[in-house]
Amino acid sequence: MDKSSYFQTDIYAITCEALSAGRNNIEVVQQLLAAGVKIVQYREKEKSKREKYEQCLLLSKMCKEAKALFIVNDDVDLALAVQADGVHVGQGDLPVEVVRKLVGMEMLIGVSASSLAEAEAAAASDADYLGVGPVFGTNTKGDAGEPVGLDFLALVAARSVKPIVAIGGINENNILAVRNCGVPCAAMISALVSKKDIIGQVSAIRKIINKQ
Ligand code: TZP
Ligand code: MG
Repeated sequence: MDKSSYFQTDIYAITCEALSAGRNNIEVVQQLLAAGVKIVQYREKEKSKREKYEQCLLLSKMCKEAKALFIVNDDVDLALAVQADGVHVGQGDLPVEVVRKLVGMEMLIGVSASSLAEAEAAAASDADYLGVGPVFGTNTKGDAGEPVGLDFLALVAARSVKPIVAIGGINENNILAVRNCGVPCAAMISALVSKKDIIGQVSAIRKIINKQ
């Protein structure tokens, strides 16, 4: 399958156990997969590498069974160790060309971009998709920086030949505005994992999208 078609999907779910209303990442991803989410990123800033490895091993298997992509944030070694489908790196992580050498040609690489310069560099790199944001204000990532806004998102989307995933403060109230920028794929953390009824939340978001 053409790698870019993976990002035609509507929801890119990202884990964060601390925001998961007392549930662990495994329980949360079970719900996300049951809801039919097709991309799951493991992002966990508060656990040891061993603990992350144990969770990722199981999550990778669960995602494979559900035919969903499993992407690991930050840790290239962890992505390789659990045979993830992809790895997502930020501007402070290993450079994309180094990641590509480490993971080979198959694995998807995502890179975060929050300025035009970063988006252009990502476009010229070996990355398969760009995570663009924070689109809106968010409390989930302390160092996310100022929101880039919808106009910027639309500009990057119009210029980019690579798929874009929008991120940062996206929820049921603003996802249509994001999609109207020409970005069908929205990454969400708190709007999904903090909800008591994750399956209900995914279906509510999809109802909003499908009414458009
Ligand atoms: N990168 C930019 S904003 C962000 C990340 C990881 C946090 C997104 O979390 P939320 O809860 O969907 O705003
Ligand atoms: Mg990172």
